[in-house]
Amino acid sequence: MRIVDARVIVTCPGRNFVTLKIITDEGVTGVGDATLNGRELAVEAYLREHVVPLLIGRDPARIEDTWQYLYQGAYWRRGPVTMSAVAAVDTALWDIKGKVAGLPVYQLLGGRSREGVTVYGHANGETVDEVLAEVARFVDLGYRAVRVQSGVPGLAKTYGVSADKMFYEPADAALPTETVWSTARYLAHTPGVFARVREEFGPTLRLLHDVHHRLTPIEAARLGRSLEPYALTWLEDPVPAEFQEGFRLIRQHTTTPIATGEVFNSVWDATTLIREQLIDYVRTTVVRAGGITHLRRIFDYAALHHVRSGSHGATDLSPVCLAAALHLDLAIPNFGLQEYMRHTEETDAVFPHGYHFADGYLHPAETPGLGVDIDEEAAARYPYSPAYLPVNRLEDGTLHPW
Ligand code: CS2
Ligand code: MG
Repeated sequence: MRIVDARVIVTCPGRNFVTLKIITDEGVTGVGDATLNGRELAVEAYLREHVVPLLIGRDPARIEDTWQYLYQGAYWRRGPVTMSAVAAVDTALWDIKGKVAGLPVYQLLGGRSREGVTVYGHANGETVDEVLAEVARFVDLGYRAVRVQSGVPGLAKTYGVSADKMFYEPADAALPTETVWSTARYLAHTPGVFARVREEFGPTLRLLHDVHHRLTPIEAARLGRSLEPYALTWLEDPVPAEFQEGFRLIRQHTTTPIATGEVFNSVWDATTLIREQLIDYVRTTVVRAGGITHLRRIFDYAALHHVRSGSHGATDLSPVCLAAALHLDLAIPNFGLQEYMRHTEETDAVFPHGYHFADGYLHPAETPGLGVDIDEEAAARYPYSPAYLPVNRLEDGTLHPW
């Protein structure tokens, strides 16, 4: 079997997605997600100009060799653009391999290690009462784990709090909007929110919170400690993670479990974090970390160090990425949790898929391959529309992580 064509499809059914579709001479096709929120066209061009020409004529069965060819062969390694492109190729090749074998991809990865993939949803509100109502809604829907984000008194807009509760979309404008941040207001307010949630929902519901890289290590240590009575499953992205050693300080001061990694592109972004057991969950996912092949490598390395997976699953990762993540989640021994932000009906229609939610779990499709596709005709009805993530400033105007 040979690869005869590969199409890069950009579509915006409510938000932008970049998808690679690989076509073989025997008519078997595979899909891979290449979406990089706010920088979509960079990956589209990288694939179209620099990757697709290298795929033509290759044997689609040689997944590892193709991965090494694109990673080592470029000479310029890593980075979000390169690794999203490599991920798309890798994912599509796993899809093809599954179809050729007549097996769902999780079977190729070693088979089922659990009955379903536990997911968490996003409860958020401007006020604590609104937060409580949203947590109740997710519990009613069957979720076993809920991420809790609250508005902060004195701040006009806070990360994770949105008007549309089911379909949160932060890339909200053709040029970046600006929000204002105060660490003091946030740290003063947040423990009280979790006190109320625990009071209302009892001790066993799994609760999570995303700091979105906004604190320093010592501030994160203080937050982690103040949240200890509320037994979070994880505190996410407490600090920007380029400086991995920074997490040592957090670890020395709190037993609140730490999760990070949604912006990581390779195992090399997390070696200190994992080797020194500075985190409990590594949150990178298929499209961000070079596909199933490399993500499996990260999770295996994590497994040796008591670190579990917690793959990113925001709406800016397409149903193709989610489907691929579910196969890996089902197979690995050290699965932790999978984020699940639902896609809109328009998006679901462009990406027909067989995974489904039941009882707090996601279940991948049992059909051969990944069990997801792109409807190219439907995709063509939604042209690319520029959209950026916001930027964030302190009250005095200093640029701060968003
Ligand atoms: C987030 C994301 O889901 C998460 O945990 O941190 O919403 C993130 O802000 C977006 O994926 C950015 O595109
Ligand atoms: Mg996050």
